[in-house]
Amino acid sequence: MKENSRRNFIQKSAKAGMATLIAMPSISSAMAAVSNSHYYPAINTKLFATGFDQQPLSFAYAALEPSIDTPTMDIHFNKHAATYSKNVKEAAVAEKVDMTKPLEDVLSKISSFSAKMRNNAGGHYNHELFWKCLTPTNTQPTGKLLAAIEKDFGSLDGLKKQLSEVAKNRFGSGWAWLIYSTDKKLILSSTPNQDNPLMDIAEVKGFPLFGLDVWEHAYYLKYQNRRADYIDSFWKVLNWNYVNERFISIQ
Ligand code: MN3
Repeated sequence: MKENSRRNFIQKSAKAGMATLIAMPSISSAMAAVSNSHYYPAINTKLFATGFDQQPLSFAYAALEPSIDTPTMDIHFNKHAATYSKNVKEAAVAEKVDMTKPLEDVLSKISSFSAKMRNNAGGHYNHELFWKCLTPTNTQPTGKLLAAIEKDFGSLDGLKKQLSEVAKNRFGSGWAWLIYSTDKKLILSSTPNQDNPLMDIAEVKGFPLFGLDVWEHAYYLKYQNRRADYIDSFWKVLNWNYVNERFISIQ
């Protein structure tokens, strides 16, 4: 390369470098714009980020009797849910996921991971959320959440009726969800298996305010085939205080 061409080359490269540098902020803003319209970054990660380890239950296995029976709580928590946590950590090691970051990061791009990751990252997230959404104390939606429920479902009873239908009609194993959509509405959805509304593959995406587990393992010991009775009982132990906190956090 002659000196002139080299200088031109360096100048061109420098210009290209400058162009890259100049372009970077606009790329970043474009990404930020995408992120802002996306469901996940709106989450208050300090309050609601999910780790890979199973967190302890905040109540005793017997605390939700008679709505959810003791053996079901014990087996559901210590066998089913614990296994999802164990398996998601195995998958994270195999697929080089940084486990110091929230599990929500994985969920938002779950299509780029294995089936083992999809099933267990979903299973772990869904159960960690589920336990927090349960309480032996009688709670009710209040304030902005109640207002939003009344706006989007007519009444609290309207929401309960519609979500119960969604949960009853989930064929096979899966979940029913109350989610806050990207266009700021409360909507219902249902996912098969251990999928959830934070996943990029979900048909209906949004921030889950609560989820109802309708896998048979969640109710079969007490309710056998009577899923509808289990769903009716779920409303008695739903932790509306926690749902309210989640809702407020994304306003
Ligand atoms: Mn379950």
